[in-house]
Amino acid sequence: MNLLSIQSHVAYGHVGNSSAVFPLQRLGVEVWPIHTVQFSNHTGYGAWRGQVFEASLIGELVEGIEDRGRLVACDGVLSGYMGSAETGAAILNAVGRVRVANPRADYCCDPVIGDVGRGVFVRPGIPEFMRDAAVPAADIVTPNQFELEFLTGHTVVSQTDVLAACERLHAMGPKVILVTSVLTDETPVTSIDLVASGPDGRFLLRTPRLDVSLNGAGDAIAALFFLHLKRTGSAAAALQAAGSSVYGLLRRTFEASSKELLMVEAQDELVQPSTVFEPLKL
Ligand code: PXL
Repeated sequence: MNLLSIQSHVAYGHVGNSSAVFPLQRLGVEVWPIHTVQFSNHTGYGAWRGQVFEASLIGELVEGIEDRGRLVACDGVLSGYMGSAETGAAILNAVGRVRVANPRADYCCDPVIGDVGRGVFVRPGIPEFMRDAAVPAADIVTPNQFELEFLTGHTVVSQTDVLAACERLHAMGPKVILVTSVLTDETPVTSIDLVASGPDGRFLLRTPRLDVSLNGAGDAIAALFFLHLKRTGSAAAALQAAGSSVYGLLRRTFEASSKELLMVEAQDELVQPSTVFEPLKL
């Protein structure tokens, strides 16, 4: 399997492509990473150095792959953090070119906008771009609860609200949805939920809640969910595999008190999660 992954890159730590590429490779995928930015570290540190790349670079690199006659072999596109709304437009253009070359290719959009603790952490214009352009173009989307609320304009308090918001999101286009970091009034205080919705139904995966504050877990889970969905065609199976692996990574990271995901040290969790959680059909 060949996947184009168009995301941010950091030299130090694990977010964006620095969180998505290795797990995909470890599971046997040939990844074609295109970096939208190259920063020293993720923006959650409050300070970083580096550059946002020109949006035109994305089209140029895709064109180079096309020149080699290899775009036909691209099985899907994964996008995440976008440096600017122009970058977003270039990504959708790339998706269009891939679909022309291979009509069976899927687009998985992780609509990175913000989260409950930090609020919106992307540049102005990006939240609206995600809602009005990227999500409607996507086959699969992987918002967290905060992003789900923004994209659908539907406040989430209960599990019923999550499902209602998912229905609205499906109506915008995507056939498969993974909602991460779900905390409803039905989630026990010591737990955190993932909800997936796809052709095989709607499912809940509940894992223990770890007291970790780090960035990049969402990028890894989007990549893993996309891969497992492509391999199995089942939202339930993808939810179980991706959720169990990322919980394992987070547990190892928490136990080591690391501020960055232990992506390399805990890589066995990608292949064989130490705890496998069972999805519940909703
Ligand atoms: O995890 C999302 C993300 C991706 N890329 C960069 C980031 C963040 C979140 O902080 O800073 C560069």
